[in-house]
Amino acid sequence: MSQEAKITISRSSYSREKDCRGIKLLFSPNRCFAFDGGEEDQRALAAIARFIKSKKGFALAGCGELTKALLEPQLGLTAYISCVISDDPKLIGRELAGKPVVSVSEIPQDVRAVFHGQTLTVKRNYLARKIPPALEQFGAEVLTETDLEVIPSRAWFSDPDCIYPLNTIPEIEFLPNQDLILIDCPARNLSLMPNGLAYVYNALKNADIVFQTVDLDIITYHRYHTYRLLDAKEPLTTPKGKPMRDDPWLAEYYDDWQDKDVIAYFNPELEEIVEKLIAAKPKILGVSVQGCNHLFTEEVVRRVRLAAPEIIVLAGGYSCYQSTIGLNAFPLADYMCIGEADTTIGGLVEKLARGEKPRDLPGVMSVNDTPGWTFVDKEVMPMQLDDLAMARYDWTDLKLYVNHNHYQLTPIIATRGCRWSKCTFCAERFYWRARDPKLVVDEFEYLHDNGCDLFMFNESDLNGRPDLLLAICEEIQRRKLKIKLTGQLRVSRHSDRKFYDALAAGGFSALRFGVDAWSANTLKLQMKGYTVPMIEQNLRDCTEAGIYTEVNTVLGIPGETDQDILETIDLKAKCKPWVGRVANINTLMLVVGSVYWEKPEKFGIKFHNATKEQIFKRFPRYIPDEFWHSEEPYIDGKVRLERLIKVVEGMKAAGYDVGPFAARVIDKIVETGTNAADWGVHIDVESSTTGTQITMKEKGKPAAEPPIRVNCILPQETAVRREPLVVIRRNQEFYGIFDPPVPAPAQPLTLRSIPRRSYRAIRAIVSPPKIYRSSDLDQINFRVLTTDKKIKKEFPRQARVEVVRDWAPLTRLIQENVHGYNIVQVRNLFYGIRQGFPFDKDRADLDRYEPKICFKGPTGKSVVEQIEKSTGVQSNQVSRNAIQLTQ
Ligand code: B12
Ligand code: SF4
Repeated sequence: MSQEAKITISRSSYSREKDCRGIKLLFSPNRCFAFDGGEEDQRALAAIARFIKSKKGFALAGCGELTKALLEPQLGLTAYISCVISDDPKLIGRELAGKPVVSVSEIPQDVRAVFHGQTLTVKRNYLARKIPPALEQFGAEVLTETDLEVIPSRAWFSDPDCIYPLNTIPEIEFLPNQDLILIDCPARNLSLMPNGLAYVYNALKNADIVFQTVDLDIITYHRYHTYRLLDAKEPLTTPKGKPMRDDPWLAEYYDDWQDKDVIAYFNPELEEIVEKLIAAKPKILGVSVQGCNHLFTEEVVRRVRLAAPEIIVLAGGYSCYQSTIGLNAFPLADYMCIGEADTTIGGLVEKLARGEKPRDLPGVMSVNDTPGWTFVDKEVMPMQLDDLAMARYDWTDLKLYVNHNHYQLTPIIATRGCRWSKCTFCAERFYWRARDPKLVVDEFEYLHDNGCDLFMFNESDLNGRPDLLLAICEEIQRRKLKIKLTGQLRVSRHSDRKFYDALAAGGFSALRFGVDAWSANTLKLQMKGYTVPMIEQNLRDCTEAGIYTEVNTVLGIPGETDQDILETIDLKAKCKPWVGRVANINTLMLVVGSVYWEKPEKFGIKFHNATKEQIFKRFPRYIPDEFWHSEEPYIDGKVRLERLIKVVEGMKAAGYDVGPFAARVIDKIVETGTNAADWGVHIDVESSTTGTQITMKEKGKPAAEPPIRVNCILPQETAVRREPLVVIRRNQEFYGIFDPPVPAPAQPLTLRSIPRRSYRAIRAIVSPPKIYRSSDLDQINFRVLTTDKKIKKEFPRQARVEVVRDWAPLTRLIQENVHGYNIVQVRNLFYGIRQGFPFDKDRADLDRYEPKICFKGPTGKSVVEQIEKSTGVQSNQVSRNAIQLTQ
């Protein structure tokens, strides 16, 4: 959300108050310059040049476009700049416009200050933090202090209220001489900490190898958003011109990461990663592969492989959970740890680092395995989770894990697997294990000490053992930890009001129920293990305990009837008072690991135009809708979709609030009033488990964007660009006022129609062009009417602000070339400005011109007299070229 304030402009002397919208503005050095040789650039560049000339001992920093522009001869800065500082090894030692490009360690001693010619925030910060603190650092933002009037309106943008600039974003750096470099490529989910990677890191710490861990996801996340929010001149697009999402890391957009064009957007990062990995040349490259980062990771590994085929590629992660898929999950891998790698990775990398070629290891698959060898993993699954050190992420700075919009959610694991493990559609049926509640709370405490207070349990079966969950809550209270918790749990007969009260006391603020089945018959079919009354009771007790509830639904399972759909709609309507929102609503997807996948025949599942073996070979993870259906009753993809729409319509009628995924479906129904067949819409259900989402596609392409929440406003989208804007400055902050407060009067305002001073105040607000600054218009009062505490704090209820005024429309050229001066008039004042110098009324009024450049007087004559006195030239010597322009 941009910081929009409702601002009342008033003149205290007339007690007239008018409302108008105001918005906090920021200045963007990158957006300030078009580098098109245009007038606006020239004015801004000339102002920077004046600033640099006013100080001594400047070097330019960074080889950006601004550096090049500042070194153009016409600005006359060559004598004032000693060198260009760079952190790019490819440029160091070269020359830029005759100036040597030096590294930070080679900065000449006479340099006292640097001016950043790199306007891209992240790159500038990378260099800025390397420059010795003794040197003063400046950038184009000096214009906001020295020459406000030369700043083009494109440089202003509404404050997106984001965390940027973030000066701690790590650089992409890989160390040489490593046995293993472990990376996690984009995208994970939001700015979540890489929990699984942290466990891998812990395992590697105990191994006898030299290794480095780099979370490339979080670096890319912050680079993307910094550029988008602070620097981008245009909306971001892929190389093929497709708009990039505001936040591709949102779960709604998981699909985007399967699109090569989206990955190509990140080509600069890809190139940097690959180049640096090749230079570092580790013996082993470890990649954590999950659903969303598959393509990005594949691109990195493919390119590294081309240049350095000797690097051993070791894969693991979400995508590598199934031994039946094995190396096919990531075919570029030489080795793969299947599933949890806590006990397998250490020994494996030690052997690889020693140059061995291990084979046939439990829990590991490799290109070196003996043909016909049977994979085993039972003995390597970590059974005692307490033996594993907690995830501390101590290779990195935990403060990096925060969303661009200040939101922070931290993952934690108290259990792994699912204790129930019976639901027929589910692929999360892993062996269940739990940690000692005290150790879990130790981890909360550690993370809380590091600034985290909202946590998500990263697990399938939070209440697998209710007593353990209650023990966690008690321990949190005993230690007086002020944290908020969320997680996903099962409806259970053990979960009564007392249970939810205890959870609320422990800090739970939201819980997601994998209700999944909403009729007696489907509850049995899905093997959920609870009843309809239990669903009602759990949702009611949870809500009444003060915990926000979310629910999931899975539709279209084998054996489901039309009657089940009606009962589903009824039950949902009945439970509406106790449902916060619908998080996921999915049609069944046939996924690897589910009971339906393992025993399709048992559930009347038939495959289309091929045998089961052929289909499974072709689709090792999930079987698309068009290749299967279930019988008695007949249910195929179309039926599933129709049922989904019916349920969604029913929920809509019951007044349900839906999460972003389900919202897409509902919006479409409301919009078209038709069923899915008529839309030509294909709904992709990524996975059929409780943690999955729907994405909607139209003829194979993503459906027209639903109205999703916009976290920030790009300048192109704001009124800042479209509407007249007045920029006001208060202390060091800038505010823009648009939406003129005075409706256009039937008769144009005249000095006679309203009091003169009010007229001026109103003019200051409604006049179209850009910037106003303090002048004879003196000051206005404004009062902030807002409930936003933050804005209120920034603006005391009554605050005096400087009004910045644009004089251009009021400036008249009276006579040109009077002894080398132009005579101009602004209102009732006259000025003589030396030719070749831009005229700036405020500067003249504040006496900021150098001597003999500008004269001021009450009449034209008085100004000419001053000029003659200063130059020693008399009136009769007035240039013959002088042209009388006005009377
Ligand atoms: C919590 C969770 C999420 C969370 C949080 C994920 C996160 N970033 O932390 C959210 C909701 C975001 C999520 C999203 C998705 N998830 Co999910 N999720 C889970 C869940 C419930 C727990 C995962 C977990 O934390 N496990 C514990 C940790 C310790 O394990 P881990 O992270 O996998 O790490 C271990 C190994 O992978 C391995 N490892 C990790 N990195 C590396 C690197 C190397 C080199 C090596 C050798 C090993 C290795 O060692 C680690 C330590 O043991 C599991 C189900 C389950 N019960 O396991 C599903 C699960 C992992 N998710 C799954 C899926 C499909 C998804 C989505 C694709 C769903 C979707 N369609 O939207 C997305 C993709 C997310 C992404 N960005 O890629 C599947 C994966 C199936 C598969 N085999 O491909 C699972 C198994 C559930 C399922 N079967 O449907 N998920
Ligand atoms: S749906 Fe939930 S409760 Fe059921 S088996 Fe899967 S993880 Fe366990």
